[in-house]
Amino acid sequence: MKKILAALAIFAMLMAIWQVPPAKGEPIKLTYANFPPANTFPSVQMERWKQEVEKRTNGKVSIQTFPGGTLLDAKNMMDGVISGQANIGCLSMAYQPGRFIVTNALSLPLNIKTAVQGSLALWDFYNKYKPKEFEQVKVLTMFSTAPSNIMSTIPIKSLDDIKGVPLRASGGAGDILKLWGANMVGMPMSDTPEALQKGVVKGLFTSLEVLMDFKFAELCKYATITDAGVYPFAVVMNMDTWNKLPDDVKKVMDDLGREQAEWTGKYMDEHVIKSLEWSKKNHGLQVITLPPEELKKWHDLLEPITKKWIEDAKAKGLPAEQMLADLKELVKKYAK
Ligand code: 3IO
Repeated sequence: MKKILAALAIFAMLMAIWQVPPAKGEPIKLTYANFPPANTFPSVQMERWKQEVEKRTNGKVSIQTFPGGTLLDAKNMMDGVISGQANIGCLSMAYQPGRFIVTNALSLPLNIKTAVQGSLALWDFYNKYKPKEFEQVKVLTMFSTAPSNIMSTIPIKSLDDIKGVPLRASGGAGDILKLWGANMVGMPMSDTPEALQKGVVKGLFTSLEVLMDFKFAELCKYATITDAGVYPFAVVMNMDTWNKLPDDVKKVMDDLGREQAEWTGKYMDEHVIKSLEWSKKNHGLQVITLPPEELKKWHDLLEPITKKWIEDAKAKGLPAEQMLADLKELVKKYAK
């Protein structure tokens, strides 16, 4: 029995890696892995992309989506796509900050105000530099969250209030929390509901649509508006999968890259507004805005982050200052 099971498992893996060319008239079948639940924005944009590709290729391509970490989980996304466990995967770059050093520059304190702005700046920045970190895959699109804010079970109104409070974040957003004196607890979003439920953390730092989509407003009755730091995402395809696609399908996907970035940004920006309304109405969320002089103190503390990024990027032989100047220019270009 065990041997049969092992043989079946190996067979299934081989089938996944070794793409069988479809018979005439059969659609090309692709798998698309995602880590968070189906109702959250990374999975919503995945369904939209699937629908558009299926429509625009007239059914030549059929995409099977796997939200909620059912095919690959948050931290295995990039390697899982490279090794062919999934044809396509959606990843949050914050979960492997050292791996995506160039594009994670988007998570520096750049004063990005909206997800549309962040997403388009990221897409152009990626295409300008085509960094090594994505060389092994085909990048289908990129996008970012809206700016991060603190959602917490206790009110946070000052730097004294945040001191030592266990708050969940990841990557660049985590670096920001640390400089504000929080006890930063790093983990992917997919592990956060349990950590909040168990009281391991007293809140989190990310875009505000999660108050509604994960029902965090049930526990987090307070949102402190900091509007600092976004989370950059990438959707990547296995390189062999890409190379085997017919040219007309490749064109459909290439043409969708920027459009998908903007679509996702818009969806996110609108969803943040809905989430705040929902959380106030259904859970009495209190939104805390800091006085301008207090907020300035918070933002001034973030200076070392950019310096550190420049050092790290230089150490890798990257033209760090030029990259950052270009990124800032793009962020300005896409400011409303
Ligand atoms: C995110 C990740 C998964 C589902 C919803 C989300 N909203 C914001 C993020 C950003 C992120 O990757 C994170 O870990 O906060």
